[in-house]
Amino acid sequence: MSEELDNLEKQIEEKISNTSNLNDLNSIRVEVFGKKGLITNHLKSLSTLSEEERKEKGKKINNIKDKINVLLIQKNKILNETEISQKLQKEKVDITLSSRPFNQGKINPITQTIAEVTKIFQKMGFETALGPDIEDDYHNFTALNIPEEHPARQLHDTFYLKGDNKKLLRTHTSPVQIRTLEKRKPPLKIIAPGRTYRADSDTTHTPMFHQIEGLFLDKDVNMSHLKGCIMDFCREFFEINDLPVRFRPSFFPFTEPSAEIDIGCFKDNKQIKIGNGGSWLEIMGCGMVHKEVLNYCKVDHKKFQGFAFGMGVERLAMLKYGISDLRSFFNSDIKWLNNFGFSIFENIEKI
Ligand code: 2NM
Repeated sequence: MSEELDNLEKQIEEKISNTSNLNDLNSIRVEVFGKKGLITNHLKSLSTLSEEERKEKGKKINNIKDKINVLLIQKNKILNETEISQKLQKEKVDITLSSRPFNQGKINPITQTIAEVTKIFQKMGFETALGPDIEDDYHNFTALNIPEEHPARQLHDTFYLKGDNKKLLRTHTSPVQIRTLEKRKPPLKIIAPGRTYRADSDTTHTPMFHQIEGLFLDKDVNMSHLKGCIMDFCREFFEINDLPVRFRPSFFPFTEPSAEIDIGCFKDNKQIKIGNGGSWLEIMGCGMVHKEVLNYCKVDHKKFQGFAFGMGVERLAMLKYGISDLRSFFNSDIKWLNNFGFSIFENIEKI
């Protein structure tokens, strides 16, 4: 009897010692102490014995029970610790490795182009000015000498907001120049980049697009300053030192005289390339600020004159980066963005 219990004890101890995972250890615990467990059965059999035998065997079994319990607790602790250290080993991070930046995001070519243009004008002394997308009739039209009957004012071109106060989405960034002149006196040298809106939507027009306009007001500013400034800009932006730049007479209500600016181009494999090639491509408008505009802004046109210019950002980006479809700027197609998008600070030190 006693020998049988000694053997059982040895057998269980051996099992515990040979286990290498927590699941198996738990199975052993059930096998020993469960409802029909090895030790449980022996405890149950005590009731069939005489009092003498029961006392002796009971003591022995309880003794074994305590020993095995201690072994189970110890082994459980050991296995828990190895499991944690194995997990730590597996998930170890080598913090001494060089960094691998997460570079999924790309800068849209519109943002890139605005940053490039801004940088060039910044070097010429222009400050960036910003204004609201929602404008009023006065700042978007009246102060810019755009008369009531001008087609741009009519419903089909301008997005008007609900309500009777004639609020609208700005159709150009020129109201920024007007608002800046209400706050500051000339001399002034600013560019205004931003979103503009026109009720026009087809393959070459999107209802929202971007413009960059510039304004330089000072004493004795004339058309030659305008020509030099724009010529320098075009050559630096397109990175072509001998790029032909031409000024062609035109009309805008807010400038007099007005001109459109063409740059040299040529066809290469059915694609338009910028450079010295005999053909011309219109890229922006400009002129000397109209004296009526200066009057609205309470600037004495006998003391201060200036030039202004405006360009479309999408068009500049398409020409410089060979993007053929205007709508692709606004589709948020990740494949397109990976192809035409820019990494942070590409070509520019600071946005
Ligand atoms: C253009 C063409 C010519 C222009 C004028 C002004 C302001 F507010 F100073 F009068 N800002 N921008 C201007 C002049 C814009 O875009 C084609």
